Amino acid sequence: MRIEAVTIFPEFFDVLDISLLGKAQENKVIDFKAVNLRDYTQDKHKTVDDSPYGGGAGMLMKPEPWGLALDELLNPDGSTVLIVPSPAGELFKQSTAAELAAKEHLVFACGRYEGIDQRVFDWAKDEAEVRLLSLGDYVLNGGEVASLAMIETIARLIPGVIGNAESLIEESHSEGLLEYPSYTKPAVWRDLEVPEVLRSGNHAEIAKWRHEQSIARTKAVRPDLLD
Ligand code: JCZ
Repeated sequence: MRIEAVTIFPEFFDVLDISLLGKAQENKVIDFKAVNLRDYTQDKHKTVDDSPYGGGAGMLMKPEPWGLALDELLNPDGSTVLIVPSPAGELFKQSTAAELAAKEHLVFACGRYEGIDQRVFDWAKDEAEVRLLSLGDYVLNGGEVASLAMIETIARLIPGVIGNAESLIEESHSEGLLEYPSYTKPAVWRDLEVPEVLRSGNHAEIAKWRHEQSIARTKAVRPDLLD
């Protein structure tokens, strides 16, 4: 899969060079590039922002550099998915990630300031599949951190990216439920014992206990997931 992130802070994406995603890049499973929006400005100050029509606080990202960057990045056959992180977007879920993990080419448009001129998206709708996506109901300073979270979530679903394929299978079994509590050695730590059932060796009992724990936790903290 090819992924680009258009941003005025390409260094944010340096973290994708480490750990599992770094390996996936070395193995050519993922081809990631951070693209500097300022490289597509045409004035000597490399201006990317301007004041909003209609007034209001803050600055907006002007459309011209976005147009030139996307002209270069979007596949001419319309097959690119243009992902725009925004608190005004639809909620990004595991199911969204699964859908996007099957695509050939993703471009993340990382806004800053008060966002990007609406015409960029109105224009891009005829050139790509445009998805406004929100990580959740809170406000970040820009699209970079949201893009990183989405890239990591999508990439680990691509065959050959995650180290342990069993993790994905286990996750699909507990889909829609919160994770059960986990323990490692020592069996007793600061007077706290690992639950007996987990040391019993009875795999059917262990699976049953874990499932019950998942249900209880989900009921307690995320009942919305059970509806
Ligand atoms: C651009 N501020 C892009 C996305 N879920 C979520 N929260 N905040 C964002 C976000 C905030 C932004 C920009 C300027 C995304």
